Amino acid sequence: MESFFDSTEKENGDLFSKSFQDIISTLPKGNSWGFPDPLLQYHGFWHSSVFLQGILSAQQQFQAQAADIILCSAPKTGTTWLKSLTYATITRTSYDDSTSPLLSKMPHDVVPFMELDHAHFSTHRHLGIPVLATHMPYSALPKSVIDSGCKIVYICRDPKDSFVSLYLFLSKYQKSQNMQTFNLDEAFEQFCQGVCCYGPYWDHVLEFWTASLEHPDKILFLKYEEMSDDTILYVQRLAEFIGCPFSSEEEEKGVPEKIVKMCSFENLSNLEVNKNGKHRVGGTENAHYFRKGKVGDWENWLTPEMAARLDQITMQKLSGSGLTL
Ligand code: PAP
Repeated sequence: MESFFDSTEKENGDLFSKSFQDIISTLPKGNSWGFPDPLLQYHGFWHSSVFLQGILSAQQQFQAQAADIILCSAPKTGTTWLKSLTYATITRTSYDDSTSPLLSKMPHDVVPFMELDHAHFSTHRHLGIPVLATHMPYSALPKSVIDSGCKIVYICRDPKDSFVSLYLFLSKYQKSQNMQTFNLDEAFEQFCQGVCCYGPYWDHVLEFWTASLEHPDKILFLKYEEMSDDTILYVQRLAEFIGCPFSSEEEEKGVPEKIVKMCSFENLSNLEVNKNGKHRVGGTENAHYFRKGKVGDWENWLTPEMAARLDQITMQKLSGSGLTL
């Protein structure tokens, strides 16, 4: 990938890399889900070393601005969808459903990812769209995100569907790299124990849920299932929350409907870029980010016992929080 570091940044980067190696050597190591390196536990959450490096780097370098919009999520909870909806909503006066960059670029390529793209923030800012995404837990967000008072949109999903989506995504990646795939039962056990990328899943959700109750004007908390039920309503809420509500003229012209249609699973997953393109980071096939896009597909992968176990953990973990998943 092209580097935007100048030489001073490069030297700082080398120093950072050295201190990062020192830090990770002290961290608890967890299961690797079939990958060569174990997950690392940092401040209560499990991370791959690549993402952890990105988190620490973003914590040091990222300067949020008040107008920023940070899309937050645990993996496989609707990030790609939320990115496309937010991007289409914000850029609707520049593009429509026949000219949007979303028709030729993968949603992950129009909204940068904080952990991997932190070196490019200034470049992305030149695009004039102050939207960034991250899988970081709330407690790990760079201090400037909280201090700036910028808006945060969080999406979560039934952990049964998130787990299945995560497991199948990683399996496809492992197959594409000629690696041995990880066993579903073993992955399930690790997920239940909280040992998965950015897990424990429930702690991730709860941190944002609690923060959203404390700062409802700054954090919009969304659920994949509710969005699937009435996407137009939630796009209207999203637009209002991020400060660009649809005008009555736009509503009459059906602009929210057009955005929802353009960003639908059916439409995005059938675009050439998302069918045959590769993601700029790691060469993952874009198609792997668009599997089924359904609520409740876990039924095809989990036994009733597995589902009951996850539901039980969810109930225990969320008990007293006022949140249900
Ligand atoms: P990420 O964490 O790697 O960014 P993320 O986008 O959060 O992944 O989750 C991927 C899930 O969202 C997939 O779910 P599935 O495995 O159960 O099918 C993917 O299909 C689904 N998804 C992607 N795009 C859309 C969309 N436009 N509408 C609804 N669901 C979508």
